[in-house]
Amino acid sequence: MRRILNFIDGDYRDSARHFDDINPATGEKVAIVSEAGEADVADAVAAARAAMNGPWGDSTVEDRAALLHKVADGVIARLDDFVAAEMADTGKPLMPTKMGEIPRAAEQFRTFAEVGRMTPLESFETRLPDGGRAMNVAERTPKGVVAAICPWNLPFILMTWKVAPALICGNAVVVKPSEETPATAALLGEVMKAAGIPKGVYNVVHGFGPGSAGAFLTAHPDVDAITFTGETRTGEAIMKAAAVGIRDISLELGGKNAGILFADCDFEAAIRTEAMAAFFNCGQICLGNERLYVERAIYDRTVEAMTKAAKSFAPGDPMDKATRLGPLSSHGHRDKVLGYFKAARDAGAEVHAGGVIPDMPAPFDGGAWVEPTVWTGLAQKSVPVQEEVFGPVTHIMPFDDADEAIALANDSPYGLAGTIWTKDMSRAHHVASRRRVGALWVNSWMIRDLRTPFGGMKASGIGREGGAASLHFYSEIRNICTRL
Ligand code: NAD
Ligand code: 6OD
Repeated sequence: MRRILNFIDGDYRDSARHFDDINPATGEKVAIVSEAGEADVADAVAAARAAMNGPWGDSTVEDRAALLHKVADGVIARLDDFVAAEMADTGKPLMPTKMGEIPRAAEQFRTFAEVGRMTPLESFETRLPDGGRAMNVAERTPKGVVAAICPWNLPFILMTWKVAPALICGNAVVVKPSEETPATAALLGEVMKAAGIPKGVYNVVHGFGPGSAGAFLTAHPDVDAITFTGETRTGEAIMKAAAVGIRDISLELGGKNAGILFADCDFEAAIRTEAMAAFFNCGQICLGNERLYVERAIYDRTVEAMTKAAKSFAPGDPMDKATRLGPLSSHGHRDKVLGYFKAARDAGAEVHAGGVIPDMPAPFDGGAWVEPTVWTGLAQKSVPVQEEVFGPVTHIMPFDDADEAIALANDSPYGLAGTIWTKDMSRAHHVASRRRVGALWVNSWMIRDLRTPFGGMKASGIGREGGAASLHFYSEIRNICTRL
């Protein structure tokens, strides 16, 4: 059986305890994972600190950028290995993994290498009362040892999205991948080593949250900053851990995103895109929409078209190039999603598509599959309309004017993302600027330029990452004022 080990101080390391890695497409065990104990985590943090105190701490941004380009090359050279590792952990379909997720993760090393190299800092000349002058120059320095706690939905993308900017800013990292998806973070250790990243700069510890590697890492007093992507409730626990010792924190949390469709929109494009926003990655994408508010004139048409689209996202063999829908990430997560399916039925939802487990042939009959699901008729305040399902689900509700649509879409504890569909750009802008979310797409979804800031309002998080916003989080800015 394949083994997935911790990566500490430039070498792979087993530990005393282990857990199983399950492929959710089949329910089969695919690997045995080393669970880092408290001492392993302490060793990883110590290795990161030692790296910061060594030549890495004095490296230039140009040196680091050159290394990050080599890491990107190394990931692409081993594309098939990364694709196989990610698919075995998640059950994701082949094509989006091979053509999208892994190459995009590699690209992040290139993008952040260039963002780091090219982003200037401000300098100001100050005129003094005595006629003299002073020059203020801002300087970027690393935060130090960064803990990166990662989720399972886009494991390699969301992990490298933290690691690449952390490294270009000169930090050393200790990554705790999700217990559901440990493989690509571990494999990246081989690429880091081959690229010449010094030992201790990139470390990986495997395990769970409370009482395991996640909690050991966030509680470690020598961690300078914590970057977390995952559920809002976990974010609260991590924020408490970060409070001890006043460590910096970045939180990318849950969402309950909404799309707004006006009657004048390009209907075909809206439905095609909103179906992706609801069902892509089996709905396990933080930026996906689980609510659709539709101007009454096109409501019936929208329900019919989204139902047809849901049925076209048929689950299938992940290795088949035509498959668009994989399983949920685990049986535990499926239990949660099935709980919302039941809650929706109990609350009186009309189920137009899905809401059930599909019949899958062997070997997929043991997998964590659900059918893409379309609901109508739920109350705005009902649990399935308010809480994040994180599955392939959309609830469609009519509205009569823009103010009502904005109020309904904003009626959520979350504030991550949303979409607006209309040909009236003035209205699009008016609605966008009144939405309480961090990312809005007009007549589109998921156009993600890595240079743009990304993050949520309200319960969806604290801080922004992406482009220069990542540089702000992963570095300390020091102002040096010199009297000339
Ligand atoms: P999760 O919160 O269950 O777990 C995320 C990570 O935190 C895992 O590595 C887990 O082991 C670790 N963890 C759990 N408890 C911990 C603790 N007490 N201390 C330290 N570490 C702990 O999230 P998930 O289920 O892996 O991911 C799905 C969630 O992530 C969804 O809510 C989704 O919306 C959110 N998400 C948000 C974004 C974003 O950018 N806003 C992106 C992707 C996913
Ligand atoms: O691909 C991206 O740019 C990105 N940040 C995706 C985030 C998805 C959240 O699940």
